Amino acid sequence: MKLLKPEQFGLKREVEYGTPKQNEDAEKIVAAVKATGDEALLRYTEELDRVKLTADQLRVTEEEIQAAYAQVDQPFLDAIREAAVNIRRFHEKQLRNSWMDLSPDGTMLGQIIRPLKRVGVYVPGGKAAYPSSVLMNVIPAQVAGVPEIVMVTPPATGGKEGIDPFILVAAAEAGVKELYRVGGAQAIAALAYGTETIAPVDKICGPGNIYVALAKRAVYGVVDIDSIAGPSEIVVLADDTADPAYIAADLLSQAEHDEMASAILVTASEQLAQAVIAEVDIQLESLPRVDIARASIEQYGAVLLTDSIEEGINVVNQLAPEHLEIMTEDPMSLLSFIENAGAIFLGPYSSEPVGDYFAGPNHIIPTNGTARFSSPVNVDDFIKKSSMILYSKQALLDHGHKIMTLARHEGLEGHARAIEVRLTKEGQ
Ligand code: HSO
Ligand code: ZN
Repeated sequence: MKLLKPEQFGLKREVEYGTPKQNEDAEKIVAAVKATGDEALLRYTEELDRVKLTADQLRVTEEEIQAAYAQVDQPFLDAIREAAVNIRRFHEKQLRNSWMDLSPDGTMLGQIIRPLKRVGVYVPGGKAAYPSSVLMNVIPAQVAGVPEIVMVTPPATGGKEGIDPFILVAAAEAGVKELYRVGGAQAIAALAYGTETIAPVDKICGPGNIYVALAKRAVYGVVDIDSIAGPSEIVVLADDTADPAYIAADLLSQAEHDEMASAILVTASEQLAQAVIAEVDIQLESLPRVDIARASIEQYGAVLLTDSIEEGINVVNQLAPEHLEIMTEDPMSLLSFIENAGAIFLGPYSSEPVGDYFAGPNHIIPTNGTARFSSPVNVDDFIKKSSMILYSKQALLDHGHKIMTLARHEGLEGHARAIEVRLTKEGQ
C-alpha cells in the first residue's frame, strides 16, 4: 500500500461504457426482444446462457422455491430474516406523506405520493450474485408500496442445477412472488418492453455485467433505471487511537469485492499509517480472495498522510467516498463536517460489513465521487409525485389577469384566452 501526501494522489478509475461492439450487441438484442418478444428472449437464452427453455419454463415455480429452502442452512436463513427485518424498519422511516394545503380563497394545492406499479429487479450471476443485494433492492420498493415486484436472474447461476438457491430464498424472504430465469441484455429488454410471458415494468434496478448496463442505458426513457454502481470504495479517517488491525481488515473487506475496488486510509498519524500498511500485508496473505484484494490494494489502495484531522476531513469531502469509516477519539464530533459520503460508519465497532449486511441502511450507495449529489437506494426511488391544483372561482378572478400577462408575454394567446373566457363569463 502506498503512503502518499494527499496532493500526490489522484483517484482515477476508468468508468466502463463498453466498446462500440458491446454497445452494438446489446442494442441488437434489445431490438430483437422488442420486436419478437419471447421468441428472441428464448433464442438468446439458448445462445448466450446455453440453456434451452420453452416460454412456460421461464417462470420459477413455487416448487423450485420450496426446493431452494431445503438447500440453504438454518443459520443463513435466520440471519437473512433478521437482516430483512432491520432493512425494512430502516426504510420505513423514509416514507413520506402526500400533502394538501387549503388557502382562505378556496384554492387547494398538494402533492400526491404514489408507488410505482411494477418494478423489475435484475440479479446477476457470477461473482456479484449477492443474496444481500436482493434484499437491498426489493425491500425499499416494497416499503414504498410497489404492488408488483418481479425478479429476473440468469438461468444457471448455480451451475447445472439452475438458479442459486440462496438467491431464490433471499427473494422469497423479501417477498418476491414473480421470478423469471432470464439474464443479460435480453432480460432487460423483456422487462422494458414486455413479452408474451413477462409483463413490462416501470423501473429496472439491480447490477449486472456490461451488457446488462448497456441494455439498461438503451431502454432508459421507456422505463426508469437506477444509477449504475461502480466498484466498491472505502475511506477510513483515523487518528492514533484507532486499532490498525481493525482498519486493515475493513480496508480489505472492500478490496476483496473487485480488482477495481478502492480502499484508502486518511490519517495525520504516521505511526498509524505504517502500522496499517504492515497489517494489510499480513492479513492479505490469508484472505481466500487474495488475488482480487491484492490487485485492488496495489492499484487503487493508498494511505494519505495529512497534516491535521481538518485536512483529512477536506480530503474525505473531495473523495466523496461510497463508504466512510471514522475511527477517531470522538467520531461523533466530526460528523457534521462530513459533507460528501454515501454512508458514514462511526467508531471502532461499526465495521463496514455491519452496513453491507445487517444494520438496516441500504448497501447500494453512490460510487466514484457521485455521493456529492446522489444518495443510497431508498424508498424515494420507488415513488412518484403528482401535483394537485384546485383553483377556486375567487382565486381565478383575483389572479387571472397576472396569468394572462405572462402568457401574452410569451406570445401564447391561446393560454391567455383560456383564462379570459372564464373571467369574461364572470363579468370581468
Ligand atoms: N459493499 C458492497 C455491498 C456488498 N457487500 C454486498 C457484501 N455484499 C457495496 O459496495
Ligand atoms: Zn461489501
